[in-house]
Amino acid sequence: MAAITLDSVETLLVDLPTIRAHQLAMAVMQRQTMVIVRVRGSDGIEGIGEATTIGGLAYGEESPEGMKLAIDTYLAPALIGEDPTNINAAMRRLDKIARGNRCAKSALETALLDAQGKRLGVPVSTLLGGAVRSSLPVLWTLASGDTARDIDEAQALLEARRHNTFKLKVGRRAVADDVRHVAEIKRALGDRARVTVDVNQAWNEADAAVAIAKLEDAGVDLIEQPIARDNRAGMARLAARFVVPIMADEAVCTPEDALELARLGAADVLALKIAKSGGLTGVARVAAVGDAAGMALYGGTMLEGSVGSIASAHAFCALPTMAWGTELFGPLLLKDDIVTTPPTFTDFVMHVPPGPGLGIVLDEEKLAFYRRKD
Ligand code: MUC
Ligand code: MG
Repeated sequence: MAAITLDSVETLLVDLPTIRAHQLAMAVMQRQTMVIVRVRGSDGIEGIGEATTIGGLAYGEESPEGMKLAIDTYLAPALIGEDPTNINAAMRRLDKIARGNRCAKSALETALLDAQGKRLGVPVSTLLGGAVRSSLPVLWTLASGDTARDIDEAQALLEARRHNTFKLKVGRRAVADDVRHVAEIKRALGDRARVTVDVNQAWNEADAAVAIAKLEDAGVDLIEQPIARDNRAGMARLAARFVVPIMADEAVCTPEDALELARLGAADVLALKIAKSGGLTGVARVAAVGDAAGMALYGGTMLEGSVGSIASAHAFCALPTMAWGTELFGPLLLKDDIVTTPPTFTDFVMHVPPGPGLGIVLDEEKLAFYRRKD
């Protein structure tokens, strides 16, 4: 049999509207932009992947437009003509020719894994060593910007048994207003729901100390990235000072980041994201460091659509520990989808498709409609 080579890599920018404005400390999202990648081998097998970030350049160093350019100009040419079945070799080649660019690399690794899963007739999680769970708890983020509306949203989702943990986005308003907002929501939901907050680096250490003390009293379960990602010493002081766990998000991308956070005692929990870690195998390496250091793990999202969320789900299903569940609700935040069978969410969990590869198929009509034309 002739050796298989990678014949083509196609990238598309896709813009999907959100169901409501999603307000984060650094951006208000009315839509999500994803880079959809399609790879095709000489055996005719195709794989798909997604690279996504939040708020253009507001969250990380890569923008969707920049990811497309990096893939088209640098990353894809390094893979074309090479063996698409050896994913470790492909990723090593990418790491040699391009520093960083982890969101873009994640989309390519996802697409190679999807194709290889289809080739072998097994799910991506099997390629990663095997799933140890087939469903994942998924929380919902309350981020309408309005306390009463957030409470109504949470009550309805609890009632529908879709989510029983809610993450509140804070950091846009004055600290006292944020604390009041969170405490009011926690009071309304009581013991029926867990409440976490994500500050997206917006507070300084002194504000964080005041706010976390009050949030702890209000019954909040987890504090995500309260201060600047580079202020690891400050995170260590907060982690030592409070009982409520401190989670690193923006502060942890690579295994080296995880190691340094562990060394400093700067986080109790790590938010894992395939996009931050350069793909599914990269996220497993970060998780291994977290595990070894006794840090708890959480399955994070870059608010990906169905392709990226399901790719993340395959990676998270294969991890030995996942103490804090996940936030893979991205497809539910979007008004429409570009896959024929979006993932299902019932009884507070996401069900991971069992089919080969990612287990999903692109909806060509929707893709043609939502793809950026210029
Ligand atoms: C983040 O920083 O965690 C994840 C959920 C959400 O609402 O925003 C993201 C980004
Ligand atoms: Mg976060």
